[in-house]
Amino acid sequence: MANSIQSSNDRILVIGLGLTGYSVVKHLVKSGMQVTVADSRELPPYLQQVKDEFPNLEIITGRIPYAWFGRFDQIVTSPGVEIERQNFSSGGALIGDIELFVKQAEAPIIAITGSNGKSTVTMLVAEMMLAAGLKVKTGGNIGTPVLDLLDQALPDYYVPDYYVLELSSFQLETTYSLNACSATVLNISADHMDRYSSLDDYTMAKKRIFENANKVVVNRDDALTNPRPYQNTAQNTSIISFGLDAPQAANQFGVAESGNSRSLVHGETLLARVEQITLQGEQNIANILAAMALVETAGVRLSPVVINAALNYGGLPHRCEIVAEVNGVKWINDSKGTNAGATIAAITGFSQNLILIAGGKGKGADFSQLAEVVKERVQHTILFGEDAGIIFESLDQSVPSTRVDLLEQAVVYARKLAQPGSVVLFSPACASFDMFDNYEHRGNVYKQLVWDLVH
Ligand code: UMA
Ligand code: ADP
Repeated sequence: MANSIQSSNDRILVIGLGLTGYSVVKHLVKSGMQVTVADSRELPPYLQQVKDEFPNLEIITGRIPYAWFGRFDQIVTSPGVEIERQNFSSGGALIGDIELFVKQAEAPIIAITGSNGKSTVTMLVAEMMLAAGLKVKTGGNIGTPVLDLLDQALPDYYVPDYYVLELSSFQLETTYSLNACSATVLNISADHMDRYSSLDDYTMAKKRIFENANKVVVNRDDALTNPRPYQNTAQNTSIISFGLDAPQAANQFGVAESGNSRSLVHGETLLARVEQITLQGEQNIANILAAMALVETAGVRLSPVVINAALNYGGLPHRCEIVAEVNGVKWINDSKGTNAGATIAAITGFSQNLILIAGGKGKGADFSQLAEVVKERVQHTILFGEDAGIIFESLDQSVPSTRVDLLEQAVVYARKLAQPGSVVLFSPACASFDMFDNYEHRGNVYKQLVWDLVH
């Protein structure tokens, strides 16, 4: 089995009938391919839609028939599906939607991965590119399956100057030919430990983004983001760094301090003052520097209008989003804080009088680092969801913690505890799938609960 589709006679098995599987089916059927779809769920999300649109398609739900794999010339799998390599009798490669996409991409790709900050940096890069007068298309893990970027209907259709792609470790596992014009791993902290055997295993999946990349952007504050000793960057790949310290070379992005003032700089060139940044928190200074480095390495000049686009960017919902400020209490929605690293960054950003609401599906994580930060900075922790007990056990008993069953109870309890000057931070450090459809659903439920309670 090859890692590309060879001819229209190839028989293709698409695994997964979620957002990705549906986009793959549409794309392949439109290209005249013979497609079968399998999903281990009895009622996958796009089942009815696919049945309606493609009545002749073979669809298998329930147990995935690994024994049949040999019947197919190519298997295209979805990112949420973990396939044991031993299920491949032929020993061939699996591909994902990103691999299909790159074979047909019409413009250079700026590729972004990392444990946290991916969506924010993806949006920052896109905003800066648009401000430069360029046409961009944005997709991947951020929510728009990449093949939908190719198949957008007229009259919305345009050939982009760049694609800006957010890629997860799951998507990178089945991508072989990315060849990005500029690629970054923003940072590494443990996530998805229910799927990877070690942090090293997870990091190596992320580093696949560097495969034949033309330029690479690394985080000076996180050695795990460096492609070395991973060798497969393109020949003569340049490595440009960003970090929260002062640059040591002309091509580095960083922060220079002078008296009480902090500035974003490229080498010795002043780009902006930190206080001009709309996004809050140190993590977002790093995100803006990373975005600037990606834009610059893609060959776009950091003109004042391009820099302003980054400074004025207000952020996506569910990332440290202010929901309400009533009676001196600030309510924050950070539902996208789906791992300990993200919640640590959020806590550090709102360092005073914090009441933390956390919990959900812990994905096998170790919460000991989170516990240290909670001990230093949080007044009270309220835990809910499937793995509330695991987090509770990890926390230092000197910080008061309360366990509740439902998010609603957590919000009510937080209001009881809150005093003028308190910040109630909802940053779960966990995935949402134990109780909600996804992090957006969870964040919207939280926001509604807060509005109902405080207004
Ligand atoms: N599933 C099964 N059986 C199957 C197929 C899927 O049980 O046969 C389950 C998976 O285990 C998973 C869920 O269904 O729990 C969804 O999996 P999927 O591969 O069908 O997901 P899609 O709907 O295609 O959405 C995927 C990404 N989801 C995942 O990687 C889990 C979306 O990222 C992404 O926006 C979308 O493709 C478009 O590219 C979401 C995500 O949670 C936001 N990503 C993880 C993260 O950010 O941490 C990696
Ligand atoms: P991702 O797409 O990687 O999940 P987002 O940009 O959606 O990242 O941000 C998710 C959460 O991660 C935010 O709510 C914030 O708490 C945290 N975060 C954002 N940027 C960083 C960063 N550079 N380092 C650590 N945590 C971050």
